[in-house]
Amino acid sequence: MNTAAKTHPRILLTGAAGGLGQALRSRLHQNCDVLRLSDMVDLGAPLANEECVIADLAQASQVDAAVAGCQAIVHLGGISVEAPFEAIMQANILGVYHLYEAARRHGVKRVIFASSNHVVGFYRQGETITADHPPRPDSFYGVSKAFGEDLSRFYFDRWGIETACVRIGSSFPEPKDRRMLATWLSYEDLHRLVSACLSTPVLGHSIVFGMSNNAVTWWDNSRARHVGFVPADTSDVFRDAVFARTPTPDLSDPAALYQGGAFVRADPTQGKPT
Ligand code: NAI
Ligand code: 15L
Repeated sequence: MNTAAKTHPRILLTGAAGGLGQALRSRLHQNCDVLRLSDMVDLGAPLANEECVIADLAQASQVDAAVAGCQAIVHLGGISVEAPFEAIMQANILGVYHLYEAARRHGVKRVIFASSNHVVGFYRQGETITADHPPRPDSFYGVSKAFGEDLSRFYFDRWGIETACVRIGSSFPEPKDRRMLATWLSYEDLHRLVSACLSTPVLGHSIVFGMSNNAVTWWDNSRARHVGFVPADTSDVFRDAVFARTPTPDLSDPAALYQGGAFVRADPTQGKPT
């Protein structure tokens, strides 16, 4: 089922050169007349109905120029794994502040913020949590996403800018391990979720867990029913193959106990934890 509708003349997609940026680049045309792509690295030549703006999120004037003329923002840009705090601070903390300041200045009223399950990564895998559970970040990266959620709450309460904080689980072509059977979000469901957030009449400030219709889940999206997200995919079809190629989890490893997986013991100097 195609649930996308054109909701805004011009949408800004930050982080457009990344994994999810590329996945949404080919899909978000359904939601707007012009898709403006932004990243700090090369985006290739713009296709029909695309605009490309190179902008470093840490530079306020560059972010301002990327936002000008847009009516909605899908904010994927930033560091997407654990990293030293100074780097996270520039791209994710200063970056999200620059984005909301630009949104305020240019009258943008709706933002879809790519938050992360690592805001709550220190809950146990056996627990079911809702958006009302307090954050328990598992990394500097998770802390930066918690900051983005709080900052967007402030810009909603103070300036009326609506935001969906989408706590994305694991959005890849397929689940890579047993943990991702619970956290997986297909690219099509990611687009369905973003489309729902763009089109729901009243979004307010909402926290939504970004997951497909997986049989095993730790997240309860009942606080976000007003968004109208109905996932159509499931990790269940990959279950047997994932079990066959991965070892039985070692329950003395914190990565097997906590929702954040290997992020809970990540070394910030080493990038993506394994
Ligand atoms: P990615 O690392 O592939 O893409 C991030 C993009 O942001 C890159 O193209 C990078 O060049 C850009 N970027 C980094 N620093 C920047 C800066 N200072 N200024 C401008 N652009 C900058 O990450 P991916 O997987 O595409 O994720 C997209 C977003 O979704 C990220 O915010 C990530 O934290 C979030 N997310 C992704 C999940 C996943 O499973 N893929 C899970 C949870 C959250
Ligand atoms: C994230 O937040 C990361 O951006 C992504 O690379 C995955 O590691 C994902 O979480 C996950 O938890 O699987």
